[in-house]
Amino acid sequence: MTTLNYDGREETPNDARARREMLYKSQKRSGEKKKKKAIITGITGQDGSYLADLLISEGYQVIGLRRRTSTENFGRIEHLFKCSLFSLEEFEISDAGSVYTMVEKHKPDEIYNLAAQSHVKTSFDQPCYTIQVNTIGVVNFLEAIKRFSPSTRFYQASTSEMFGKNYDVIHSDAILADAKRTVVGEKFQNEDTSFEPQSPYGAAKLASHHLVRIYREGFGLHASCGILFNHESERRGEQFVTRKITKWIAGFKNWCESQGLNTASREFSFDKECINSNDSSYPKLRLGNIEAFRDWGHAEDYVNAMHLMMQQDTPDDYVIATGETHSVRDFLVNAFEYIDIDKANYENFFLIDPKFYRPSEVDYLRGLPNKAQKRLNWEREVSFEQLVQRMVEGDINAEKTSSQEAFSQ
Ligand code: NDP
Ligand code: GDR
Repeated sequence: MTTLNYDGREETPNDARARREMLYKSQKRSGEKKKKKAIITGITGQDGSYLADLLISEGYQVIGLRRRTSTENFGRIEHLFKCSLFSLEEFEISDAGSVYTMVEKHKPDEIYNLAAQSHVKTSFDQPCYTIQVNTIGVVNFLEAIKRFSPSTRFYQASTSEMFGKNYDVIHSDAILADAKRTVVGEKFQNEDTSFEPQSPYGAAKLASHHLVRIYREGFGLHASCGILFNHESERRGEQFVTRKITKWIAGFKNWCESQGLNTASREFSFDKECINSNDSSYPKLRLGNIEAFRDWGHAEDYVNAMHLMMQQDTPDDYVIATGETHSVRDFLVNAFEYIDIDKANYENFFLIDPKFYRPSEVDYLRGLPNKAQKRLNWEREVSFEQLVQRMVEGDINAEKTSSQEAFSQ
């Protein structure tokens, strides 16, 4: 038996089944083609690498943009090189032509702009460069999207550094009802807190924050800012204080083992700069202001929030934070405890070096992420204690692996 198909040709039931199967396969293929495409700038950094992992696991095609460097710095993304959904391209964010080319060429569904001169202290020494990258670079993207790809959604990496020395005080149960772990009288920052940046970095990011809002309101771009508080990880840059501490701990533990001692040994002697065993010495950890308070979370939780923001129908700005604050000293004490250096003893192992002080400091950060919890259904999963543990263990394991490799050569 034959029937007429849609274009008037005769076909048997088997022909019809084969035709439907072909159609289904081609729809599936075109469905796959329609999978989202995202550009991530700052791909070689901490957040860029975690975000790429997340988007690829969601089936995105990810184009990582990196700047040219004489020496490759692919440590955080090497594992992605074999993945067919990932590609890497070269650009320079402060060069408008370079940014325009990328946006016009790819017209992606989403752009996550994570590239930045991200070190606060460096921004005091290189303020113009910081503004070039952290502000002009953002305008380059906003203009490129406006001109070449107005339906592209844009994420901008704003920061708690924009609050600077400003905070609000919890004054009523209205906030308490929503926020966990809060008490009347405590200090916090949220989306309504006004900005008072304390560094060229904070000021440059604040200018970008406003520019994103202006392009959103003025030109209708789907552009959102995540006001992210400090987030760290095993992939954190080594010049940020948390990783500096955990790297030092791993190096110190390794040295102790080479001396046949454990880290809690009573056989050490201490001078101003060093920790000494019988025949060797190890330089103390050198830090700046350890009384500053930060709201520290894990970067993996925070890149989830970036992705959630881009999935909303309406673009908006969100504070992403844990709601808890700890001093650098707290972090230090917690980290030292993992190598059995206790509170009575830990001050022997580091020294304060004014070289690491900043011309002006941000003393207290604690974000309330109520809006993100409610609208994005976002929750952090990694606690402060787990963060410290993961970072210390990550560095100790890495140190072990690298010394085993050196030994086997
Ligand atoms: P990182 O310092 O780890 O990464 C920064 C990235 O930007 C690197 O890939 C770097 O490339 C790239 N970059 C720097 N300058 C340029 C340039 N001129 N052109 C192109 N790329 C450039 O930062 P994080 O991953 O920690 O942070 C990501 C973003 O989030 C940054 O914008 C940061 O300011 C912001 N932020 C971070 C927070 C945090 O606690 N981590 C909190 C709030 C905001 P290269 O590897 O070559 O140096
Ligand atoms: P921050 O992070 O400035 O908050 O910016 P960083 O880890 O550099 O400093 C945190 C606090 O520790 C104090 N500190 C030291 N800092 C460094 N780097 N090195 C030291 O030796 C040291 N000793 C004490 C600092 O003075 C500061 O108070 C980070 C970056 O990721 C930004 O890009 C991001 O926007 C903000 O977090 C939110």
